[in-house]
Parts: sequence; C-alpha cells; structure tokens
Amino acid sequence: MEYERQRILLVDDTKLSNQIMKDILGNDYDILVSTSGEEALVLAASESIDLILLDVEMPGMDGYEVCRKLKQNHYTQNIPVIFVSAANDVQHETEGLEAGAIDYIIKPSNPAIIKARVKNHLELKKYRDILERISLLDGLTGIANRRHFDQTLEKEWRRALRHGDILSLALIDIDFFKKYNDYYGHLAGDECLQKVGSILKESLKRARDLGARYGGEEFVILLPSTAKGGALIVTERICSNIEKLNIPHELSKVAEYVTVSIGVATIRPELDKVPSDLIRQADSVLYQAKNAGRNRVCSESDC
Ligand code: GH3
Ligand code: MG
Repeated sequence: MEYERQRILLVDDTKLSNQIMKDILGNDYDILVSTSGEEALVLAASESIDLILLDVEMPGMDGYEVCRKLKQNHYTQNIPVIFVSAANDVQHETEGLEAGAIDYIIKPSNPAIIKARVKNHLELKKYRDILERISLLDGLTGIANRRHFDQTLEKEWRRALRHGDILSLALIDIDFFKKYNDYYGHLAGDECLQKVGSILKESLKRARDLGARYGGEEFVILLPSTAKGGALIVTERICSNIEKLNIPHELSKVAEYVTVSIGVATIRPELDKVPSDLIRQADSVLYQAKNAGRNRVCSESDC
C-alpha cells in the first residue's frame, strides 16, 4: 500500500486547465478529472482520492460550495483541497481558505511551484493516513484495537437502530492464559495471542464483520446483521480453528492445547439501550461459559 501512487482529482470546467495540470502532475500521480462540482462530489465520495485541485469559478455549483460540501461529508472531509484560481485578491483567497481548503494557488502559476506545493501536501496526507491506520491497530497482533472496535460498534449500533436491524457480539477469552504465561514465558504468551488474532481475521467472512483485541488476552468480534444462529456458526468455527492450532498448554485444566471460551450476545438496538449493554451481556455469557467448564461457546439473545 505504501508504494501505491497517490491520486489527485482535478476539478475545472475548462478542459484545457485540466490538461495543463495533468501535464504537470501526471508523471508522479494518478489523475482523475471532473468538469463540474456535482460530479466531483460523487467522485470524491466513491473513489479513493488523496488531494483535490479545485477551480473556483464554475457554472452550477462553484468551487467554494463544492469545498464546503466536501468538508461536511464524512467520507470526503479528510481529503485536502487546494483552490486553483485566477482570482488574485485577498477576499477570494480568504473565502477559499475559510471554506476549508489548505492552500490557494493563483493561476497561471509556475509548474515547479505547483509541483512543489502539491508534493508537500501529499507528503502530509501520506503521514496522516499512516498515523490513522496505526492508531486503529493493535501493536502486538496487527488486528483492530479497542479504539477501532469502539468506533465501529458505535457506528453499527446507530445503523442497526435506523434499520431495525440486529447485532451480534462475541467476547473471546483464552482459557488459563495466566498459567500459560507462567509456564512458557511472556514472549510465548505474546506469540499465542498473535496466532489467536490471525484465526479471528481468517474466520470472519463478511465485509462488515470486525475482529479486534479488546485488551490483554481478550478478543471481541462484531457481527452486524447477524442473528444468534449465524453468530454461533462463526464462533464455533473460531473455537475449533483455535483448537486446531494445537498450541501445547501443559497447565490447562481443560485440554492439552490452548482453548478459548466465548460469550455471544445478540441484540436489536432500541432508543433506551446503549452499545455497552451488548458488551455487558456478552461478558456475562462469557462468565457462564467459563463456569460451565471453558473451551465452549455460550450464547444469549433477547431478539
Ligand atoms: P481464565 O481461564 O478464567 O480466563 O483464566 P486466565 O488465566 O486466562 O485469566 P486471567 O484473567 O486470570 O489472566 C489473564 C492473563 O493474561 C494475565 C496476563 O498474564 C495475561 N496477559 C494479558 N495481556 C497479555 C499480553 O499482552 N501478553 C501476554 N503474554 N500475556 C498477557
Ligand atoms: Mg483467560
């Protein structure tokens, strides 16, 4: 991903202006072109874009309005926008920057200056993307972290509330993991957590399913639009895939290898409920799974 070319969207109703920019930047970046604000908004929301060069004066929606709309939309608000305009006065430039642009280039401008400015902004964008990615990943296992999970749960909860849909959530906890660490050492414990993380990743098939490290030796999965039956199939699969890893666990009281206990809860979000209700429910079912002998899946559903 790091080696992919960054992608610029050029928005100008004058085809010649787009062509000039393309000649300047086309060797270094992928270029998409749009000749209207309306079309640019659709492209920006549906394609992966790293920078937008935006003309101010266009028939229909002008550049300022396009920029304001881009900044209001969740999918496009983080794409940096540079205005490219012949309007060479304080008022225009101020309005552009206040609409949310990071820069304002007055045309005609020297190609070397355009290249340099674009390069600077794209470098910043690249590092911002890397930071954002890292901030959502668990450093040890490489799967999603708690922060990522909390954000996704919040989003899926609201979505399910809007659509009257259901959500399943499973908490997955390694059995006798303290003993595993004591016997094999903390580094081996870390390796075990990495393997369990990989199994979660492999076992989730749908695009909106999310597996994350919830903390310590506890993992969590979120299965949107999935009823109890489906959630049981997925979690039983995880349980057996972890057994199949066959990681020796001398001190486990339930098997000769590493096993997990899983608590599954299913809920239909309503206005008087909150996402933590679902987690609390899964946690109490996990407790039942532990008490019932570990190495098993238990579930509870109120819908
Ligand atoms: P149970 O079967 O009831 O779940 O018992 P347990 O020993 O797995 O549970 P407990 O909560 O008592 O212990 C969890 C252990 O997980 C404690 C700690 O040593 C270990 N642990 C937590 N985070 C990490 C980590 O990042 N790396 C390693 N190696 N171990 C961790
Ligand atoms: Mg445990």
